[in-house]
Amino acid sequence: MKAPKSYFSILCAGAAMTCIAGAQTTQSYADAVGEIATPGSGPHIDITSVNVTVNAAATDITFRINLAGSPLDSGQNWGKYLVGIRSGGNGTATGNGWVRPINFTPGMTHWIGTWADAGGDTCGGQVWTYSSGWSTTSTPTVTKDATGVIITSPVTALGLIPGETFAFDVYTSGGGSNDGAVDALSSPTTSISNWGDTFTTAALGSSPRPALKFTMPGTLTFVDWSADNANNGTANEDFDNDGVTNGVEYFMGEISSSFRSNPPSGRRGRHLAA
Ligand SMILES: [Ca+2]
Ligand SMILES: [Ca+2]
Ligand SMILES: [Ca+2]
Repeated sequence: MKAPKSYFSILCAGAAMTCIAGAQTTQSYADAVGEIATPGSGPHIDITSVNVTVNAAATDITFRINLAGSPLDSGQNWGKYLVGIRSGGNGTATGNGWVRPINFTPGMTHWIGTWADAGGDTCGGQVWTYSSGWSTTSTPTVTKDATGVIITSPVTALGLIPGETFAFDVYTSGGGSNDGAVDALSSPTTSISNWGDTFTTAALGSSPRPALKFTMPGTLTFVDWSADNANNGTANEDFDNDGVTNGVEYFMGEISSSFRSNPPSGRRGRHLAA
């Protein structure tokens, strides 16, 4: 099937108009409570839920990690709060920016490592980016209150673009360099039993412990879609030779698959290779 040029132009015009709307976007993800099992851990590293929010201007993304115990309390001020993300590129399925025993099967491209440590109010963090190796690339804003830790980063520091669906997981840990994922948002059951045990987040839709996903507000442009799915091919080309042009696949939200006659009406997702 080949789309007439005029048809594709009309589709793109419609998609562009949806970019104009702007409103804060929030999604909440629940976790179990009381499932952590490492000796000496506390409720301040037991995730109860995570709220992911993109502000109305779509410039910043916030991960609010809600906890079973206050990270302000004496003796509960040493937690590490970590986010693994796959945005765009290939990433790595093994390891992370802090070399903790945590693997991310979808392929981790960005790692946010933060601490909410001593002194009651001392917080900080790092954004790491993977490109054949890990390097620190940005500094997130990190604060804490009686119910959780709040991490905010520019979306650009995480490579996130309008309309992109990305995979992620949130972990808590301790101060030891080999401490693992004491709690993981992806796991409603005990994630690790010993501090140094390895934890692995599975692919989206896989099991057990599949990665979570979030879709950025806005519309994925054809250029970005083509970069991820069609080797930067034009709308009239057919990258995967399935008889459906790149332009029609983009509009239908196709990921290198056969034509779907009943496409979703919502946003189309950036390719998330398993
Ligand atoms: Ca939990
Ligand atoms: Ca959990
Ligand atoms: Ca095709």
